[in-house]
Amino acid sequence: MNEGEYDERRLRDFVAGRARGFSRRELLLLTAAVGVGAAAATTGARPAAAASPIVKPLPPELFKVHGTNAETRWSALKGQGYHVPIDRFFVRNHTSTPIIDPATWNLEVFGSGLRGAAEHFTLRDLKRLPSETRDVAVECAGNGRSYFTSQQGQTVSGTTWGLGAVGVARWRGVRLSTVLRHAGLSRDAVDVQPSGLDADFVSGGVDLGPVRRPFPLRKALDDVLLAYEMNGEPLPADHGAPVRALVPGWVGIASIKWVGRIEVSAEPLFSPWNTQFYRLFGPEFPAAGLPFDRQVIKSAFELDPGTTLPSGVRTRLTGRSWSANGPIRKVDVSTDGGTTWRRARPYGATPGGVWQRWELDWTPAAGSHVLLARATDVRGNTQPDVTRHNTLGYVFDAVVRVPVTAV
Ligand SMILES: Nc1nc2c(c(=O)[nH]1)N[C@H]1C(S)=C(S)[C@@H](COP(=O)(O)O)O[C@H]1N2
Ligand SMILES: [Mo]
Repeated sequence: MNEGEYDERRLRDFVAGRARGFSRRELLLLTAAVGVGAAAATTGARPAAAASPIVKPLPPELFKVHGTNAETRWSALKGQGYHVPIDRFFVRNHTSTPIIDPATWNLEVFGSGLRGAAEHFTLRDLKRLPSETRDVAVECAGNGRSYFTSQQGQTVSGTTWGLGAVGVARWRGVRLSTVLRHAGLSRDAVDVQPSGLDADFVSGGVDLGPVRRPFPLRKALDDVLLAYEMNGEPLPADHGAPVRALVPGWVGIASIKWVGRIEVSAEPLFSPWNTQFYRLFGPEFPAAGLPFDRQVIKSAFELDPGTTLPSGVRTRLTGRSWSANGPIRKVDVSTDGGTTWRRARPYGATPGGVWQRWELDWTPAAGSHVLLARATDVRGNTQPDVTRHNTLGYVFDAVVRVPVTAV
């Protein structure tokens, strides 16, 4: 499928005002309303929110907390297996983790892209459908954002993630295609949009409604999963219980948590999460912003920047590299700020081919050092030295410079 073409077509729809759900006109009105402090509308009954934005414990050795979000410390992945355990998987919440009763939860599938009326599914209904288990990465589009500033000297807005807004887990659920077929897809359906049961997102005093983001029907029928299990356990509250979407290869925002409704539309769908946010803005991009969906290629060492290592002793550097465009072919590592490079040794199976673990032995001399890792995937995509600046700080893929000290 050609996602670039889809994005281009939707950008034209959007600029021409051919939009359902969230139009350019609405966006302009919204932007105008921010100044006068428009009152936030409230919609429907919502499940209770937990007292803290995140339910699970966030010990400082595993997480760095950023407001309602928690980033995995890369040092916490050292010695772990292929999958990121639930106790250290990053959390990105626009508001707060809602507590939803799985016994009364139900999913509504509705819209002009169905042959008939809306269909409802309980959790039990979903579990009776054929299940599928798959390894999928969830990665925030803003993962690595802080490096635009610290490494490229650029101003960006949004959560100042290091590289820990990514995780790979084993998910089990039902294919979205199975659910859509049960709901009665019409031949006119073009776009699909799940929305969350967490609180409406309010930005600049304006209620933008539930967190939601559309994708094309073709993607929905290809590999999107509605998951109710994570690493063999019932989906935890913070990761979308009872059911979340997983949209492989796409930016994390597409993988809507706490799914309550799925709209299937015969017309193009838009939401603030693909018009106002999750577009590339800046001097190098079109005025309406450049839409994008897919993640990029990155590498991370399994240590915290600034860490101290024993000098004169052989240490095993370990890390992981991943690309949304294919398995990793090679990873080159430098321990001297980029002057010389050595090929890292890949290890471990890569079920699903989502990320590759690697290692390299190194005996540091006393003093300060800068580590770098550059991955290349099987399609020849490689990490550049510099990522093109965009004001919202998305899809940072440049090689990251990691300072360490040996004493
Ligand atoms: N309903 C809902 N879904 C959501 C979000 C949210 O705030 N609400 N955050 C999105 C974003 S931006 C990301 S990166 C991923 C994070 O998934 P995780 O918290 O399970 O790691 O969930 C996505 N799905
Ligand atoms: Mo995200």
